[in-house]
Amino acid sequence: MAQQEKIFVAGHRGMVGSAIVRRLQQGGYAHILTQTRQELDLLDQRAVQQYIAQEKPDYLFIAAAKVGGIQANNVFRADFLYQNLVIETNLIHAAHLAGVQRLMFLGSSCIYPKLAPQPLKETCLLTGELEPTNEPYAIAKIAGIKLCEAYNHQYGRQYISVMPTNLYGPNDNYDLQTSHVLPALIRKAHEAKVRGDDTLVVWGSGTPMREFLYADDLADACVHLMEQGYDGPLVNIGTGSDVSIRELAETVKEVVGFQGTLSFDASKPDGTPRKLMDVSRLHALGWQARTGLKAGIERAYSDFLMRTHA
Ligand code: GFB
Repeated sequence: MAQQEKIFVAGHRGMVGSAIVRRLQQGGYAHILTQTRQELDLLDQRAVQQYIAQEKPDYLFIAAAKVGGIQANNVFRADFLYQNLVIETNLIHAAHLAGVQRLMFLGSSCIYPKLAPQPLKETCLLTGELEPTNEPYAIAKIAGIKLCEAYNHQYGRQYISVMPTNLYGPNDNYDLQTSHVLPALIRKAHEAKVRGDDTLVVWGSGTPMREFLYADDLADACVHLMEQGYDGPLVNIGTGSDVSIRELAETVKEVVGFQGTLSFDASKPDGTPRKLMDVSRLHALGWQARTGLKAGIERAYSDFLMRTHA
């Protein structure tokens, strides 16, 4: 990627897209294209084709998606399947029609089978049944990977797919019904501290294991792969280590300064028991995560405070 080339970041208002834009700006990239939802509706095939044909970006990052935590995935199943399929097919096909040669598609660790051997290797894709709570989202993301592979195979494109682990960081979603666990716990711990509550309610049993990557680390990994001109098979992006939800809640408590106890709500789903990424392919490509979990939660908490007190 050269600094004067045109780079379109789809989904720049979200946590991942905004981190990619920050990282590109830091890297001196001067020609970054972005579009708000009002300017370009990614569900509108004709509008997407017109925009990409007109701008002809040299590179495209697909960070636009309908995302959410375990509850949102489980409840809004049609929205997650439909919107993600349409956004990715519109963007990938429009990029191909306009002659865009390089594209990065971002997926998720939930594409791997629920009970796949840990840590999850890229080669375990499609070797078993998916976790039911996020099957629609996972199916859409698997279709995106396969679409990239098919355009590469049939038309010689260089459309790469990366699979980030669970993410958190600036511009996260703090809505308790639709968010992921980490922003939810930050908000719950903060509000419990302010109200002087005795307990903080954690969904599920607290035993599932999850790996957490800071959004700016993810963006750095994505730009690293594009700068290298990587055009091989899909790559996991993670830290290589995980914690239980109980341990995560303890760390959030400590960072936020909530002194009460944890209670566990068994009526809420646990989801997949563990999804630790095998990051050996990524390490071999010369990239490793930098932000430790506690330091990342401290930064995310500052971001939460800034947003809620703005
Ligand atoms: O982050 P999360 O919503 O998504 O939940 P997944 C992770 C674990 O944290 C689950 C527990 O076991 C939850 O039950 N948890 C505890 C909580 N307290 C809370 C809380 O207050 N809010 C939330 N949200 N969870 C998603 C997938 O799965 O991960 C998506 O549904 C996507 O498709 C994303 O892949 C990265 O890790 O279970």
